[in-house]
Amino acid sequence: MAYETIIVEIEDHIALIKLNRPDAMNALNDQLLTELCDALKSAQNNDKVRCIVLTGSEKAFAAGADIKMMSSKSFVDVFTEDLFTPESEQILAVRKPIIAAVSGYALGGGCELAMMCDFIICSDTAKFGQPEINLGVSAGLGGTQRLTRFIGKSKAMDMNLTGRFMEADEAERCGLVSRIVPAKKLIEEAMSAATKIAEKSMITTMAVKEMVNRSYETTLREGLLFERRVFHSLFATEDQKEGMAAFMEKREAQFRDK
Ligand code: DAK
Repeated sequence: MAYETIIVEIEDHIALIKLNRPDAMNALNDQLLTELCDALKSAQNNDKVRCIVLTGSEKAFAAGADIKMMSSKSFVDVFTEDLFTPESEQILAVRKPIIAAVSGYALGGGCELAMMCDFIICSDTAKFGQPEINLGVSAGLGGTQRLTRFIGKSKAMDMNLTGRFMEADEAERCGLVSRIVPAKKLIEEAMSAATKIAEKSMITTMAVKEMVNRSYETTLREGLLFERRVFHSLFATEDQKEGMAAFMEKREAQFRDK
């Protein structure tokens, strides 16, 4: 598929996917989400890719769903076409890790897209928000659910009810992002984190992604049991033997994803 609204570069085992609708602050429309899902699926199926970085521009990661596309839709339209549901399910089905590298605005569906990634590294210029209430609607892709689990009820209510933007410092303080870096270094830092991940065993990496995500879906007791059983099962891999042998032999592990 030839892309018009995203740019994909694959380098050193990392797929860097850049949202590219500069005239619309990377607002999410059908075309962009279709292209993004296609690129993510290709990255998942490409053995050379071991980690994915999703980013936007310096000014905007994404300023939300495309308001111009949505404005004339009726209840029957959005209900029948189940706007964005298949795409969000495809994004969540990606088993390789995805880092969101956020600079500038991550609003509405843009903030929700970043939260669908595995973790967020942001620049000191990042601004997060769920301002849908200003448009007479609510968040629809996790802004009242994932955000609440990530940052707690009080802040999630504040964000969703007032529609205010949260700066990078506050986002880091409340656990929405894992780290803040200078804007000019955002891609370099995200690629460096992705490179570290790419050096690990892919089997373990995918298992860990599944384990952490399970904690949002289940009780603590069931989650701990799932974690323990996956931990046990990793002893069936050659990579476990290699990782532990390398430690004892004081050398770097050479994982073979087996
Ligand atoms: N949609 C369409 N165009 C947008 C846009 C958006 N979300 N955000 C910005 N743009 C466009 C502007 O219209 C403008 O285009 P022109 O007028 O030049 O043609 C261009 O980008 C530059 O924007 P501004 O001139 O406004 O730039 P400023 O620097 O002054 O302001 C801003 C930047 C990001 C603060 C401002 O543009 C803004 O407030 N944008 C809207 C933010 C927003 O309300 N976002 C939430 C959108 S609603 C669903 C799941 C999810 C959703 C819906 C359904 N289902 C599962 C059913 C999600 C909904 C949303 O995200």
